Amino acid sequence: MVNKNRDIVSMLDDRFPLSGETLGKKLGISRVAVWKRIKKLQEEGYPVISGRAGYLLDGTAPLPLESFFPEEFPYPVRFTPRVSSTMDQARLEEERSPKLFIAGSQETGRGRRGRRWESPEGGLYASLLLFPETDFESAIVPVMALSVALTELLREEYRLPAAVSWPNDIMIGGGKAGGVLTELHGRYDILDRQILGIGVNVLGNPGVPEAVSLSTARGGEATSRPVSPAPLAASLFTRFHRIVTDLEREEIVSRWKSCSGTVGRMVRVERSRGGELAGRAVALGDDGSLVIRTAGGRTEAVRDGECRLAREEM
Ligand code: BT5
Repeated sequence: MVNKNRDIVSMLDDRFPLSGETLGKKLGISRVAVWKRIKKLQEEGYPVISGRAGYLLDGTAPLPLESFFPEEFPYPVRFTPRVSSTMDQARLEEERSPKLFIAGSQETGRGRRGRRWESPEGGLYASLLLFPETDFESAIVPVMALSVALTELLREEYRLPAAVSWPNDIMIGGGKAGGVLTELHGRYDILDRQILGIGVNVLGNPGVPEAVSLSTARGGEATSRPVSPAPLAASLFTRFHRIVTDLEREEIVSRWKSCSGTVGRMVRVERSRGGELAGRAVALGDDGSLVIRTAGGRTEAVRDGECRLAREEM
């Protein structure tokens, strides 16, 4: 799905130019065909310099976001430096095929229930548009898969102690590093369009007291990966795609449960349909609910709400 001309980029060097003839021989195409493909790459933002001695890569310029995604990545990637919200881009998309929208920053990034998501440059802001052909009840599965993908990625590749705070926060230590959100569109019981949104604080500080960014959380520790939005986006959505295609629903749910940082803690949940419930979080349900045991010994599952750690847990 991603740019087929990228094989040329991997052959180029930032010091020694390669002639069109040499490139053509390597690729089994004519010099004119090489020139056309280079022109296309330049138009798409690849920093290829054409000179008299041949083609060079400008090693100081950033590569376009797309170049971080593997060749076999299944969704087209649309990068926009600044947008209102990637959720709106996905919602307004007319073409009926899956697509990944990524922005460098957002003017009116949003969280759940009309809340704001601070989206300065340096973060990852993405919405994946899907046409799942399932029922509304199953829509929770890709949401879980995206939380799992981010949490496991941060744990395994960035060596950060990430966990999912129910229902949708990705926490590192006591700080919120990211959040997941979904919007569903459909009629009757058929889900037509699902938009998965994710925001991650990668570099810098979004200016929210409870927030933490990956670069701050990592401190001076070396990781196997650079902390920057583009490679993070590529690894995240590649993992996500592997999870949803390779795993059965039960396995995704079980991985999601293993990522939880809420079970075992004392919590206070404000239910979406009103009322508050306080007690110990004792389990997660397969439907994404949180099971709470109250001081009176009653056990109750909450499907939707806002969860805070109770004071003694902070
Ligand atoms: C979320 O909402 O955590 C889901 C956020 C999803 C954002 C992505 S970015 C790409 C896509 N396009 C969008 O417009 N949105 C999605 P919620 O659980 O409602 O959390 C919102 C709350 O988190 C706010 O009320 C603040 O308290 C806090 N907050 C806002 N910006 C933050 C940030 N950058 N980092 C950490 N916390 C933040």
